[in-house]
Amino acid sequence: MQEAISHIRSEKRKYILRVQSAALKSIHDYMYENGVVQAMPIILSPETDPLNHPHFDASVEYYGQKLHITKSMILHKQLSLLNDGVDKIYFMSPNVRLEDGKLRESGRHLFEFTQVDIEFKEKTKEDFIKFTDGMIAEVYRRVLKDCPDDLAALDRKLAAPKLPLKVYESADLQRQYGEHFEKVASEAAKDPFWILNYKREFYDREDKKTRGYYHNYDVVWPQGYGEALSGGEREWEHKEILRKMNERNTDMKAFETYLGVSEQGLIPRTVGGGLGIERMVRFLTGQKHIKDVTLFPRVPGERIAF
Ligand code: ASN
Repeated sequence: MQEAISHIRSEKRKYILRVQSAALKSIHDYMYENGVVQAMPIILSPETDPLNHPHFDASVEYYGQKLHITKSMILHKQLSLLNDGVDKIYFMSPNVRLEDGKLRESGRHLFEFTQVDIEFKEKTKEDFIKFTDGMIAEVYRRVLKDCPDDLAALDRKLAAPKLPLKVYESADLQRQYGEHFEKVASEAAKDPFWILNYKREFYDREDKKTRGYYHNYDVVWPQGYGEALSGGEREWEHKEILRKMNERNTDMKAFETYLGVSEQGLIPRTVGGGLGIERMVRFLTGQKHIKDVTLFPRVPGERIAF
């Protein structure tokens, strides 16, 4: 308990929180100015992101219905754009991912975190890249303008990145840097950058002609801070969704409602991504471990005090 109290009372707390507030304000302003509307997040739902990597179940039963704690709002982002009058949306979405305790050492995993989850209708990955470049530039601009004293107190030097941010193909980086290319490229970079094409969840659009090329991406923070955002263009055709769920051994029963919507041909063509807030603040403030930017750390495998 003493440790948790000293963590909250850490001398750097106020500097970190001020940088976080400035960064969040810049994101909300940028969304507002670009006509992206904010909707409120949901925490419990019968269907959530399948998250095709190892994690423990986090669900509750309520009046005979199994409800999952949100791993990401990807499915809800797509459904929210079913409305003809809503084309661009974002959520400040808390996610719970009960991942392996081994990830404790990574310095960038929390089992509870928040992402700015964004989705646009009838737009392409090029549109999303341009929009996100602008958002990241705004975050730097606001933090550099409003928080020079906080950055100095944290001994953090930040310099605005050159736009457009560089874009790389994952295959090229893999050839250059090997298996852990994202990590190595992050360590080598001065500015954030994009990596295209990762084999991921069923909802990220796979090219129909080439099969194996995914129209998705990550944004990576430089100086070894690693992944900032992930997202992509989405599948919208029922048969493609089914094919990819099959390929991943997805329990289709668990996605009954979503599949019911896609069967009616109603899933809109969208593109989007989610930017991790705590990871962004860790980078901006130059903290070694992501837990240092949270008041109440949720480190994989560790006991929670508060
Ligand atoms: N937010 C991510 C996306 O938009 C999904 C995720 O977090 N798994 O693709």
